[in-house]
Amino acid sequence: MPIGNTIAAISTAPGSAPRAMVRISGPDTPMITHDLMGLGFDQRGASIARLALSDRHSLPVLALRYPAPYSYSGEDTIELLIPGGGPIAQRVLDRILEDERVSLAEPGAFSARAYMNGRLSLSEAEGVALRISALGQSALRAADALLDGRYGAQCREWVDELAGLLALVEAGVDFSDQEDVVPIAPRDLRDRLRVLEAMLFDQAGSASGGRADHDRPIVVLVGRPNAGKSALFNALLGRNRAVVSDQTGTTRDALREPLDLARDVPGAGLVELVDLAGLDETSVDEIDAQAQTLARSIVAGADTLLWCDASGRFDQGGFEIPTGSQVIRVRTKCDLPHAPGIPGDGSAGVEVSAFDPSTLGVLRRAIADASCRASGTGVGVFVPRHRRALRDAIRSIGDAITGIDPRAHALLQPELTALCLREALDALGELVGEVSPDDVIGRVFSTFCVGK
Ligand SMILES: Nc1nc2c(ncn2[C@@H]2O[C@H](COP(=O)(O)OP(=O)(O)OP(=O)(O)O)[C@@H](O)[C@H]2O)c(=O)[nH]1
Ligand SMILES: [Mg+2]
Repeated sequence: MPIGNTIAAISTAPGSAPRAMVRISGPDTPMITHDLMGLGFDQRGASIARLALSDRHSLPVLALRYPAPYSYSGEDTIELLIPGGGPIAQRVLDRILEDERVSLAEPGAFSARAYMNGRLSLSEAEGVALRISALGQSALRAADALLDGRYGAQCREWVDELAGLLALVEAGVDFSDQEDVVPIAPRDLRDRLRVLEAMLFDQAGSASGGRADHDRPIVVLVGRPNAGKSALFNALLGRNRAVVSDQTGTTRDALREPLDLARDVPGAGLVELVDLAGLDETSVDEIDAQAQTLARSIVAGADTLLWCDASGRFDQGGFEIPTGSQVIRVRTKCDLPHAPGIPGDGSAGVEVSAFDPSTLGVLRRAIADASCRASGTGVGVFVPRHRRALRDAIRSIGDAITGIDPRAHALLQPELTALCLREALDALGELVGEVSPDDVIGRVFSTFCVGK
């Protein structure tokens, strides 16, 4: 996306309207303003002027001048308010583009310049894109959080913490030949990474709150191996989609299927139901470890978690339930006798049996309620780039944690840990817009409309 030349575009929506706006931005704006309307450009202000469309026709316009850097793009900018809607604005734009110093602005070009000139951070620019396309209140709130920079400040704190930890790990690599120099103890490193991971989990959870309205809420079956997740997945879908067996660790890949809740809850729509590997910290082999990493990253991005536990104890030891998601406790296998000491009155969660479809209605209604709440309360951010970056960071931090033995005196593979942390830092860095490669920037702004 070239910058430095002068660009112009219609900035209002197409169609009929009492007024339309054409915007010109770039270094030649003062000269063009002078040539077209005989106006000076020495100070900020509004003037009524006449713009010559041809030798015989001219049009009254309200010209708003914004000398650099006091404009949206940070460049010399003029906004022309024109009486009439799209067709007349197009004639004005055609007239302006006859000047070879001016080219037609690409989508998002004004906001891209605002970013390049330090007027907007990347996150704030995405807030603009989001606001333009915001379909609902939750999406608007998410856009506001981006625009006022709250989210950027939070991301910067995470980046600082991670950069600090990386520096300590790298210092350990440098001193690896001196046994008594341990810049950070493995246990401390693991604990601080876990805190960071939990915060990112939370963010990824709330990030789905502002999801575009056409995306389905993601409902994830989570729990220990053998909790009965896959059997419940099949029962909810009404067909045998997942393999069910009494061996632990049956499911490894994530299975996703649309689930229609309208039958039980009029007005409720489709959700995306996901079945995963059971969460277990003691992975025995490489495939297990991969399944765990995959499962954790999907749990992090879920809108609603169905926490499945056949015992009804819902003992969390060993795995994290992100606090940002809606959680429904589901006591599975309720056709089996209750374990002693567990209340049999339903207070230990929604009781279901995969073998008895009549038990599933309550759960379906609970899912519909939770999905509705999840999409109404999100204050996070949801542009796809953010979700991707958060998930990448969570995955890399998870990899780093897996490689740390908290009982060891020093890190066993400091280079590998540093590599994982650097990857996580790169992913988070994209969020604050500091280490963003050009193509990332191009992708962000190309989602804008022309004139923004
Ligand atoms: N009695 C009874 N058994 C069930 C029920 N649901 C599942 N089971 C049994 O419990 C065992 C484990 O079921 P799965 O659905 O494969 O469990 P899972 O949580 O998906 O297990 P992983 O994929 O290994 O994490 C199987 O033998 C099922 O037949 C249920 O509602 N009632
Ligand atoms: Mg399973």
